Amino acid sequence: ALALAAERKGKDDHPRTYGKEIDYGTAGFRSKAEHLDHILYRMGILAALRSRVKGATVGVMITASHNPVADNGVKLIDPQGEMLEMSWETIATDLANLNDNELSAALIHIIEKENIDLAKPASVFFGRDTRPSSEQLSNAALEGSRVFNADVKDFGIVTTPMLHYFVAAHNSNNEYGDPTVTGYFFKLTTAFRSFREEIISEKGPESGNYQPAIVADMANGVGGPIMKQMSELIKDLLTIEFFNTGEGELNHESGADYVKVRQTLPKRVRIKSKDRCVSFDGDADRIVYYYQDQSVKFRLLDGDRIASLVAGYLRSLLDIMGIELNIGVVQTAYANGASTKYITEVLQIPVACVYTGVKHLHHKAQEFDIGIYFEANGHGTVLFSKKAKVLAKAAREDKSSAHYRLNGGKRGAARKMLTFIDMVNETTGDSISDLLIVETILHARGWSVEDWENSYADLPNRLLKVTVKDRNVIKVIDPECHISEPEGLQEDFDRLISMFTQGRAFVRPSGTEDVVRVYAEANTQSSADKLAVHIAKLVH
Ligand code: 16G
Ligand code: ZN
Repeated sequence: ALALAAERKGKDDHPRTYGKEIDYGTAGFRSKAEHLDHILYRMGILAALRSRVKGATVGVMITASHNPVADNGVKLIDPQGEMLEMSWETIATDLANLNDNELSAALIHIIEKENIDLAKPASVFFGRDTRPSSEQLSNAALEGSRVFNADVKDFGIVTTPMLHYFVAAHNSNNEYGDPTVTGYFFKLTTAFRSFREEIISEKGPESGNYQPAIVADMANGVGGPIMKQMSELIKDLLTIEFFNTGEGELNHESGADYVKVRQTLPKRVRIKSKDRCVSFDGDADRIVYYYQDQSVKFRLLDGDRIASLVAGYLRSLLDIMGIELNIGVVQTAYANGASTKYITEVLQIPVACVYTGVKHLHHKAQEFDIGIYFEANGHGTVLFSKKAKVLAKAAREDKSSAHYRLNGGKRGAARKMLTFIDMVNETTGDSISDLLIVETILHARGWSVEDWENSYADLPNRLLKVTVKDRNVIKVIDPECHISEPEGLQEDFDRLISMFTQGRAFVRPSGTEDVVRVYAEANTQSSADKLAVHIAKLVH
């Protein structure tokens, strides 16, 4: 009966008006906002079913991240704050692309196949970004969940990682934190404050070259209102000068993606040389750092830099704590070759390479006790195993004479590690949490942004996109992005690459745009550019 009621309501209020197939891709459904109403309604229904399958609260986030303002999207969040299990992506795609009169049969099929007891309660959390279309789409999803008798809670305008956090915190019976906006701010800023106070008590108020002030570009997205609230709570510790907080068009000439891809300052931002700057993306799950050097040259510190910074610092804490944990970094083929070399050779930390898309990185990072993952584009976080947390707690309590009252010693390092863990949003990449982490490490190290950059030199690189008739004729066969089809093309690439010093290049079909992406790096910028252009020609 529920399935029939859902079908009727769908036909009446949320009919499918867009003929083309849309896939649940790397980051959920994304499209022009006007194509999405029926999909949102159906995802609301699916979330109510998913919640019953898991016997826990799940989330529905309405956002299209760094895409233009006319786009929108939706993704489902599983109970521990992780992305929807992959087998359900297919279910979601099938459901999204049905005709209106096929809905009830499809729902009944899912209910039977997944053995879902509709008498059980269901609970769904909702969040959305600041797009003009988001509220209406969110309402469509809310209706879907209500038709299937779910308990719904609408958090309104929040960042994507906040909704991940709410879901995880609620399902942990608040052990992970309070599932509220206040609880989220409290968890992160309390950790940030106590870490800073600990360092100040060791070093005094000045910490080397570190200056407690940053410039922040919020991409005119959800980061604006949220970060302003957050920064009030730590304004005595960190001064933040805001730009693009909502007065202009979302993601337009600003934001992490713009800065990373164009390698340039966002528009409407006024800075002085050596100011430490950050950009968030539209839903605040990515962050990049940058500055302008003395010769007014733009210098980017992207996700690879953050991964190296975090890995190096946690490695040093582990060394002081003297405990054996397996620590690793997860990257994609887009990671700058110099960062991989630095992490493996200088930091002596293993690096795993996986396919693009946060879920792949997250999954791999779970194999480590301390798994640090960042995409070059600035999306990433750190995961800690139970064992890591237990051992750190034990080390903090270790009162054996050698360690007792030694501030810089084992117990101090363990305390820092635990405070650090509290500052991390382990559910997914989080601009706010990542910002606090980076600021904490720079402060602890006494580093300016230049000191940070000096740990290694990036290899020059170039990213291009190529429009082709069908991007899916390209078949990628491993995460290092070698291709198997069209036949012979990889051999052509290899021949070309071998002609460049420190050359590396790959192509892959985009999961979010109708293009093929080309990445190339080499020892000089002009070589990297040349290599990219030649590869692009071969693809064309
Ligand atoms: C999505 C992914 C991001 C990835 C990007 C690649 C999530 C939450 N986001 O935005 O991780 O880097 O796609 O886009 O998974 P592309 O396939 O168009 O290159
Ligand atoms: Zn995003």
